[in-house]
Amino acid sequence: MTAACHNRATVGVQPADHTLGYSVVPIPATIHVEPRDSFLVTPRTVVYVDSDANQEVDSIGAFAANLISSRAGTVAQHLPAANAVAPDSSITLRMDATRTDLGAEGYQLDATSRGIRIVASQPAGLFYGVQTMRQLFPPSIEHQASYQRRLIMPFAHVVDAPHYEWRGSMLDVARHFLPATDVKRFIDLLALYKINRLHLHLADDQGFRIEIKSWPNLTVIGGRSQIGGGPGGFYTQAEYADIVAYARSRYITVVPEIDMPGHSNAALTSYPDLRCNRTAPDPFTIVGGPPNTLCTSRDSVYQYISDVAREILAAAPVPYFHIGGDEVQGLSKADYHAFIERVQEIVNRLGVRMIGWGEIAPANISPTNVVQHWTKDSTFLHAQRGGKIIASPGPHFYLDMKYDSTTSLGLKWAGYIDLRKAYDWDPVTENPGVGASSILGLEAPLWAETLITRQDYEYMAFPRITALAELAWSSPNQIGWDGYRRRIAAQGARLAALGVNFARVPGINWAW
Ligand code: TNX
Repeated sequence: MTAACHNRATVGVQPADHTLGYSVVPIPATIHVEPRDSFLVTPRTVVYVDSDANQEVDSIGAFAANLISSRAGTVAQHLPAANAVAPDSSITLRMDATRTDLGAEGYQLDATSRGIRIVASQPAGLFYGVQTMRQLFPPSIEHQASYQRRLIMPFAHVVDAPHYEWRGSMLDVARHFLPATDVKRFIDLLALYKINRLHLHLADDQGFRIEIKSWPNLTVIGGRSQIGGGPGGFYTQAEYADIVAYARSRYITVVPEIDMPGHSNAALTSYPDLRCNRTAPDPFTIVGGPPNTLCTSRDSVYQYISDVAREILAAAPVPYFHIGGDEVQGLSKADYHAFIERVQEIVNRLGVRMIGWGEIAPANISPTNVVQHWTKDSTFLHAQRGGKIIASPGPHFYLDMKYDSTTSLGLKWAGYIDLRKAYDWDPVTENPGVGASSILGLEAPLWAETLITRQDYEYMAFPRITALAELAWSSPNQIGWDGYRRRIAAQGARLAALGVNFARVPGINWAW
């Protein structure tokens, strides 16, 4: 590449500069950088927010201030008056309600030698602008350093907004329990890549992970098992609410799932009356699923579902409730559909949208509810009735699949998923009968049959989850394996600085 090419270039087409790390993931809708000119953080650099900033904007300002500061607890300062110009060398975050062109999550970022300015019409956009700023600085910005680092970034002009509304990941805390501190760390990593949904798979055969006050045995008994026979665990409602609030502060909506009527063994061990023969099954502590289901003809089962959904949504209000609905054994189609329809009524009456895995689509599902595609299923039926789909195709997005035959963690029923397989596919053509306008967004689930420590989770999620982030956020015309492959290489040093146990997959020039 000639020197002239360096003058003004789009990040996607310029060579990665590992010293400065101009390698934003997901790639913004438009980004121009001028690598020969730069903004340098100095000891005088201050983060400013508008004089009339609200508390949310203050928090985003504090987030930005702590990134560039060498001391924890730094706060943003308010500009002295509306429309006041910030002093040179500062970073300004500004809400501008007239910038409706940016949408609810978009932002504009301008960096010059005099300072950085991020504008958005909503707080979420400012937060995402700060994440882009963060990625334009070198990886050393990720250190909690108590010394002055050389934080320098190129001149940049970015105008950006997401392609899909739903940019999700899922943690399976049922097969192995994951402590709240690890969930929060995962949330922090999702935020760096502008992911905005965290689906929590809270109950399955092997464990029930959230306290339900009106059905205490669900955690007293059902919370005490996991794969491999370990102690299990569960979140109290207060701990769960704290996770939801933490996620919210990173612009991530938590989506709680209680799987039913299959995948319910932990509930059946806790309350045998939920089972048709009223006898408690043994705790299930291996990989796979026993054929046990909730007794769908029994009224108390619907009382159970309604209490569980009501308590979870009361502990931390969110606009969705996921009912699972997958892999049911030993139930006729008619009984299964009747069950799903009755549960739909319960969930919708609580004022939230219901989500279920692809199997629910043939039931009479309202188009306001959502179907999550994962395997060859009938999701298209929901698209036909005008409903929205979340795309989580197993062969591309199941983060629990092994990278290749040498990966020791993970499963392989949906095939090996190397980084290219996770990235290089088209959500619009992947699922016949489900067109662009039916796709609410994308989600990459991380099932945890083989995952125990946070290092295990990180290894399977990173870097593949950044492929989800880019396919979900970036404009289709910006998406391309060659550009991503270059940019993800530079993310290696950032992930390493954050202590993430990411897979150093072959074929990428991981930069340190
Ligand atoms: C299928 S995806 C399942 C999960 C397993 C996963 C393992 C889905 C709706 N059901 O119960 O954990 O495969 O990859």
